[in-house]
Amino acid sequence: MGFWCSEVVIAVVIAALSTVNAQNLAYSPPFYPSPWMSGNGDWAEAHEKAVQFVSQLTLPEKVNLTSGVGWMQGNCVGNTGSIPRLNFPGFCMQDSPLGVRFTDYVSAFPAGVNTAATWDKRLAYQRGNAMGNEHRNKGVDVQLGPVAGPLGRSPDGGRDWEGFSPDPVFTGAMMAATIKGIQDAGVIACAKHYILNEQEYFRQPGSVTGYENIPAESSNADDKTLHELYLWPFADAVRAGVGSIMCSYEQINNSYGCSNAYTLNKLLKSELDFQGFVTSDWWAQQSGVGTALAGLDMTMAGDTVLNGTVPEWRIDDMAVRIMAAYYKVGRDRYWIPTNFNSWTNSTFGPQHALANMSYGQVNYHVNVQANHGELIRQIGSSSIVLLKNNGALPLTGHEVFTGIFGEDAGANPGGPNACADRSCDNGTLAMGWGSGTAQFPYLITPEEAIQTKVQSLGTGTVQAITDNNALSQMAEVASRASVCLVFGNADSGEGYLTIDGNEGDRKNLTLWQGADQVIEQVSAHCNNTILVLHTAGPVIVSDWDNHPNITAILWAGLPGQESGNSLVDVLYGDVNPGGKSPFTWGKKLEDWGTPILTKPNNGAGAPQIDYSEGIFIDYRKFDRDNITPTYEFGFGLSYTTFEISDLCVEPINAPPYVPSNGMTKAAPSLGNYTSPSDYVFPDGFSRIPEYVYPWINSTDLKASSGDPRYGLPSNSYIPPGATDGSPQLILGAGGAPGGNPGLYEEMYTITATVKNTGEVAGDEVPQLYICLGAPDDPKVALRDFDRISLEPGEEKIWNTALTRRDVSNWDPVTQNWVISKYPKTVYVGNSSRKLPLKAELPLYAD
Ligand SMILES: *[C@@H]1O[C@H](CO)[C@@H](O)[C@H](O)[C@H]1NC(C)=O
Ligand SMILES: *[C@@H]1O[C@H](CO)[C@@H](O)[C@H](O)[C@H]1NC(C)=O
Ligand SMILES: *[C@@H]1O[C@H](CO)[C@@H](O)[C@H](O)[C@H]1NC(C)=O
Ligand SMILES: *[C@@H]1O[C@H](CO)[C@@H](O)[C@H](O)[C@H]1NC(C)=O
Ligand SMILES: *[C@@H]1O[C@H](CO)[C@@H](O)[C@H](O)[C@H]1NC(C)=O
Ligand SMILES: *[C@@H]1O[C@H](CO)[C@@H](O)[C@H](O)[C@H]1NC(C)=O
Ligand SMILES: *[C@@H]1O[C@H](CO)[C@@H](O)[C@H](O)[C@H]1NC(C)=O
Ligand SMILES: *[C@@H]1O[C@H](CO)[C@@H](O)[C@H](O)[C@H]1NC(C)=O
Ligand SMILES: *[C@@H]1O[C@H](CO)[C@@H](O)[C@H](O)[C@H]1NC(C)=O
Ligand SMILES: *[C@@H]1O[C@H](CO)[C@@H](O)[C@H](O)[C@H]1NC(C)=O
Ligand SMILES: *[C@@H]1O[C@H](CO)[C@@H](O)[C@H](O)[C@H]1NC(C)=O
Ligand SMILES: CC(=O)N[C@H]1CO[C@H](CO)[C@@H](O)[C@@H]1O
Repeated sequence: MGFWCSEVVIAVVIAALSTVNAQNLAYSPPFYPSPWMSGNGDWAEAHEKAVQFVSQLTLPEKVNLTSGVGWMQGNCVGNTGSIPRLNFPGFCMQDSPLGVRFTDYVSAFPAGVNTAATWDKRLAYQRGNAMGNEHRNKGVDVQLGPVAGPLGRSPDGGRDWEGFSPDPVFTGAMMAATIKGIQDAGVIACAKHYILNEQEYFRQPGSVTGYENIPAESSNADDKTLHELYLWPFADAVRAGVGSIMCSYEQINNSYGCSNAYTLNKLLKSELDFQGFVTSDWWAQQSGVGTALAGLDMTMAGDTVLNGTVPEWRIDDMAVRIMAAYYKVGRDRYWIPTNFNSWTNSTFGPQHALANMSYGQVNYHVNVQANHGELIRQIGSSSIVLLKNNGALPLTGHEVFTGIFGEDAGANPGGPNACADRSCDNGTLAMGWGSGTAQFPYLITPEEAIQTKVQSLGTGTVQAITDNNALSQMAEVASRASVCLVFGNADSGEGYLTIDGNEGDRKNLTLWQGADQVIEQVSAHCNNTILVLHTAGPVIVSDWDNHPNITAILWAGLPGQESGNSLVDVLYGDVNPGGKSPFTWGKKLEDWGTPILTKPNNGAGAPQIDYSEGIFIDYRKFDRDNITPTYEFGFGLSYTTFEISDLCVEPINAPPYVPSNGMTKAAPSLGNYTSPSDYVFPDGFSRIPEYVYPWINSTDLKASSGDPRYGLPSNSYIPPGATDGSPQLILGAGGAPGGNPGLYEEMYTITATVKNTGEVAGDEVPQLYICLGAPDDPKVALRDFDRISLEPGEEKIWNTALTRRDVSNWDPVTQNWVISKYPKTVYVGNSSRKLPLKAELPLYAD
């Protein structure tokens, strides 16, 4: 399978419920039974419809809804079985978080990290909605995104760019806006990868070169770190109504992500009261019965669970959750047949690629791009972060000689889609690699856009050198140019593809393609060198920041198909940059303190990644250790200046916090279970080879399971309580989707005045931070932000608020959020280190 795998490689089957440690390894406590859907929050109507639908189904039909038909057996990267009796077509699940993967006539949107850099929740919504529309019009039911895992524990994490930012509140806001956008378009969003999936190395068994026998790593985090950092954005996703969540490959406290009863049953389905369905990452299901009992609802890309150990109500609950997500986003109204096939670019091909069967038309080449190019260009320019500017920008348009330098300015010689899943770094970088990709419909390079601009201005000469070995030509042109635009990039991606020794995660934090040499050469000969960076995350730029001839630095991230146009809009001042860095720029990898684990550290056992830094990642760590970054989190310059003043904090009379209590209803059983004889293949059924069906070969369950371990005690362990369908306790921190509704009650309103004190219109991003006051709290932690457009001299009042969750800490003892006794301070400013306004929070007696 190798090359084509959406999320990689075949999992080695490992005993279901984690081996309880011989060696004092971190341990994940049991939590059973798996909570059944209640219809809480705004899920009542969808729940009702789902129950009605599922009540008509036979067991094999229910099983069809919950399992994939196998890799490359349908049109999409994941397909469930269908219900022909009811004309129900089954689900199409498709990558990616930035567009529709594996098809044509689609848009290549800016990456998640760029969306974050806009600090604009409205743009995040619009992007989500445009992506949702494209998926819908291609016939996709579930878009596999957005991403809050990885959150970004390590700056060199391979898939950080697919998500938003290492700040949980920020990522939570971007998740919620994106999910609403996707689902308002009538497509189910899938928040992934749940949870602690923070690196590519060792994410799966045997996934690292040279360590083929090493099991998947275990990410070990304590309860407070889970709640205050990694779970936080998933809580926002659940509260935003996300229809599905993808569990992750790696282990959490030595229990696999898709069979971890604590993270799935307890945190997600009980505490966060998640009403939708959990799908496995592709081949991340490490066992059958164990995963079902631990809360997995759908298995991808295809596997079977059928033998009577999973209680009926659990199978019903899986099917109800899946169908509720379907009705919640209006799939019954928006559904169209899938009109593309992921496994061929040709118009005609096999319907079942793996089996090479059912030849016919599979691609209809439907153009779903609409006018999304305009939005992509806008997000691209809004996401550019101006990191340094000695007055060199904006360009006046009167430059007599514009030099363009660096491979990253130009085209990939093989075309923008030359390398499958973007598995090379040739030419300009506008997307990382892996399953989080889409085909470019076109890619406007910086070289092309700048040349077009200079020509349209009719003012001068423009020369581009995009061969990074042509250093002497570069020196010659640089010494004559009036402005030198030099480009560099750094790529990263998913671990099933390795580029230049980078197995997904980056092996260093420097630039690729020999760009540092190019920058050195150009800046030695040109006293007006402007550096443009297309990087998947932070790179080391302290030398360039200090260089007198480098007069400006821009980070343009991974901007998607309109890359060059978005850049030109900012370079020439048609758009005033307002992006802010969604991560911290350190001076060396050690500054972050949380490197990728690249070597096994537990003998032949699962590598143990202890999140001993707790909640201190990114700026929280720099602040705690007084490390001066090159550019701090939240930083970004403008062509104008702003002033923020008049901070005003007012307590609201919020009602006291009441822990949720009481019991759930009993698990409903939606009937129609008879004997194994009803579950055997119908007579004369013609099977597609290697296709996963919901039926079994015979009533001999042992033989039909095909599992030599069937019935063995070691393989038949049913955790205590796992089959109990009686009413269950509601957790104090739970009670509604996203957690106890009291957590989202506003406790303080906050206002500040933002004024444009310069000569040109521009956007400023006021940022609200809090210090919760305890010795183990971060110096400051982001709580809210907005992007505000202002004409010269104009001022606006920014209104924001703090909720109970915003002023609370997680208390592992009471298993709830509490407002600590420590005095709390709020700050407002325009970066994590420029916080001129400050106020003590009046204390609440809870
Ligand atoms: C992992 O173990 C830590 C320490 O015992 C505990 O606080 C945390 O809740 C556990 N997490 C999971 C998912 O089991
Ligand atoms: C059970 O399933 C059969 C189809 O096999 C259907 O005809 C029947 O109506 C179902 N029974 C109930 C109670 O839904
Ligand atoms: C399950 O789905 C497959 C593939 O779509 C279909 O052939 C089969 O008839 C379905 N089985 C049932 C019981 O509906
Ligand atoms: C389809 O075309 C794209 C772009 O040319 C290419 O990257 C991809 O590998 C092709 N897909 C298949 C299945 O051949
Ligand atoms: C798939 O089947 C077609 C005939 O339908 C045949 O021409 C082709 O060679 C087969 N492809 C493979 C990879 O077996
Ligand atoms: C860092 O990695 C990139 C990509 O593999 C490589 O081009 C570059 O030379 C490396 N930097 C250093 C200093 O080794
Ligand atoms: C800056 O550029 C000038 C040429 O304009 C060059 O003479 C000088 O050495 C450069 N300075 C540095 C520090 O490279
Ligand atoms: C760069 O050098 C030119 C002369 O070579 C000079 O006119 C110009 O002022 C210098 N610019 C900067 C920013 O130092
Ligand atoms: C950020 O705040 C500083 C003062 O704290 C101000 O000088 C600056 O203009 C503000 N805006 C930007 C975009 O830097
Ligand atoms: C079930 O029957 C099919 C078709 O005869 C066969 O290929 C398959 O191996 C059988 N499965 C098991 C588990 O015996
Ligand atoms: C189903 O499988 C489990 C685990 O392998 C086994 O303990 C149980 O007896 C089986 N149930 C039936 C009805 O065969
Ligand atoms: C033509 C070209 O530049 N090819 C390069 C594409 O990228 C790969 C890996 O990133 C290089 O090995 C090729 O030389």
